[in-house]
Amino acid sequence: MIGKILIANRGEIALRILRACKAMGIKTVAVHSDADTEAKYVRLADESVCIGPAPSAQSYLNIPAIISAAEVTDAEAIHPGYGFLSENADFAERVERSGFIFIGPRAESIRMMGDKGSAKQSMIAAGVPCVPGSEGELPDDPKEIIRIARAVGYPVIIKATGGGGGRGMRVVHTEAALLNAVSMTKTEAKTAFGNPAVYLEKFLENPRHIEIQVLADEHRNAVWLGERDCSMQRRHQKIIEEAPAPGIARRFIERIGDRCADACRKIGYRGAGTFEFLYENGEFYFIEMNTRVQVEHPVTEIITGIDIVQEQIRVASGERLRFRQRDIEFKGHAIECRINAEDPFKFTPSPGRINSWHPPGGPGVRVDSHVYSGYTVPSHYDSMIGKLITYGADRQQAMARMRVALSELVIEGIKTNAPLHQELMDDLRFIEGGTSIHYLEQRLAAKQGDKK
Ligand code: MV4
Repeated sequence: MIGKILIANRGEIALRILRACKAMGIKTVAVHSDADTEAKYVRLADESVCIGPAPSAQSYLNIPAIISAAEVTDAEAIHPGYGFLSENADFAERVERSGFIFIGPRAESIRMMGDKGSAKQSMIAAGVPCVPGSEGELPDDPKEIIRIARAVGYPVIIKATGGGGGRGMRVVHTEAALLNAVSMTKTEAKTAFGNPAVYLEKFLENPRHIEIQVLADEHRNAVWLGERDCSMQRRHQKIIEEAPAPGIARRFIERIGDRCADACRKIGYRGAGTFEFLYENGEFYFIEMNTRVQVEHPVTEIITGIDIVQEQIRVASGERLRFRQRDIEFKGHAIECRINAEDPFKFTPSPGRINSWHPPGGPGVRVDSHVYSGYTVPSHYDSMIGKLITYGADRQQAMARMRVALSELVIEGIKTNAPLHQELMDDLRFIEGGTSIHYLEQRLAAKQGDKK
């Protein structure tokens, strides 16, 4: 087993990784920018190294500084968390070339999934259902483009191979708009990602975002750990996630889960990963794969009893998975509300000093946060300051506990989106379950309309 891990991240996930290391008796090295010197997890780590000034380009994205920190502290492995360098194949490669273990998939898998076109092609080959569309990159011949779009049927969506997470896409409703949309998306993609390649898909108008968590070791064992419904989002930022997904028959989930685990074995995947799907009219369509631990991993941990971060560390050290698919049982329901330092209805960032912080507690409540009374939320990073997770025997109980937890939560000094979460926990459509990826934006637009 690995003896010392450098945590190449900040905030709540740095604390989450630190806790996993401590529970496993692994020594920890925290790296931090000038803005995070006072962070709680920096104090709690066995050692800490300042890797640069506040802007992430000079600290949390500074590959040489992070590798030097691992060298001077004699760390054996690097955990990248999420965001920052977590899905940077060159980083994973340089970590391993410098003689450290990268706690994540092989660089080759990260690269394959980072290119959304090659990710889709490898998933088609591995038997994972994808959105109907072009077979790989769109050709240059305008006649061919028109033919493909006609065969797929309008509306279609043009996606940059180098994009992902909502970047570099354009919806096309008519043939008249097609060629111009393709050429504009290609131009933008070349500028933004250095790669003009695009592909075409049928545009699904009102889907849900359902994702499957997987875990694989380097001995071609792989399991899936259930699904998460992440449809409650705004501008590609998720705000609520839950597991299991309400209203989807278990046999459908099992079928798609088995496909995902199977694909992991076929491509020789290692580590934790997430298959993202759009779900519409009872069908799953693969869109992207994430090769990191995700913000919303706790809801899966709760319903399966598996510590995903500890398992990432075990498989990175070469261990075999300690369970098979039939050992995995799903129990109860979990919901996560992301708590952001922002205006709850205008969504403008609200960094600054938290004068008072009183997290909720009691049965069925988990709070993953690095903040404390007197902590200053820096303006340089993501606005998420923590996650409130509740669970229960069923969705109703998890939601009832979330209402109580939100009512107990006190955060003074900065604005947060907790009031939005309180409204959503009383929203009849959300209570019913199964709202689409457009629900939150439509609801916010309707409320705006009411005011005028
Ligand atoms: C789509 C789609 C509809 N049809 N693809 C957005 C982020 C990226 N992961 C893929 N995205 C979408 N791809 C087809 N063929 C709608 C979206 C989409 C979306 C997907 C997941 C979560 C939120 C979303 C919000 C807007 C659009």
